[in-house]
Amino acid sequence: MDYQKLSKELSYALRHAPHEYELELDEQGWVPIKQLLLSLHEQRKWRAVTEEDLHTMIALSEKKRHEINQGKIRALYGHSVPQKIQKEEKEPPAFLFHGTPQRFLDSILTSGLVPKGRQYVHLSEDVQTAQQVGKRRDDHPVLLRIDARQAWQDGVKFYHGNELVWLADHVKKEYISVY
Ligand code: HQG
Repeated sequence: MDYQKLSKELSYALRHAPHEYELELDEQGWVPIKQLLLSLHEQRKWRAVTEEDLHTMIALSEKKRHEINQGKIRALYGHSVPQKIQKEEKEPPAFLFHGTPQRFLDSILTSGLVPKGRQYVHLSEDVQTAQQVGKRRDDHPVLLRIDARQAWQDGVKFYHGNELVWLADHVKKEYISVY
């Protein structure tokens, strides 16, 4: 079983295209595992996937992208579906980080961080994670530091993605500095 491929397929299904899999996400993005497996089994390459494989996939992944609870599975972040996924509001650490290509810097320092194609802006708990996020699109990404405590005190909402990923609706430029 190629667990990395399975993880990519699930991210696509659970973040972006549940209807292609005849799935409906609930308010927090959960779907019943039984329904997901039925849908995956229609594809030849996934016809033997079991619930245990889903657990193994999560355990082997270098990032915690998916979560299983009480017979359901969901993507923890990254959604682009039209229906807004409700995330748990949480007090952030003092600082959060965001890695981005050099070419986006001017625009970000003008308009702040906006969600673009996803439902939320994605922020990293640590510099190393932000660096990895930025490197997806630029070998020498810019690292931004977000004054999350100040923003939180000013009433900006932050939401929990996983241990390393935080979400926000929009981060204004006054909370952003180049790190
Ligand atoms: C940029 C992956 C211009 C923003 C990652 C980013 C993450 C602006 C891009 C997760 C802007 C959106 C999300 C503005 C934001 N002007 N550009 N005002 N505001 N941007 O992919 O954070 O591996 O939607 O800097 O690791 O890169 O898939 O967001 O470069 O955790 O699990 O617009 O996806 O996780 O790109 O990545 P994305 P992201 P997985």
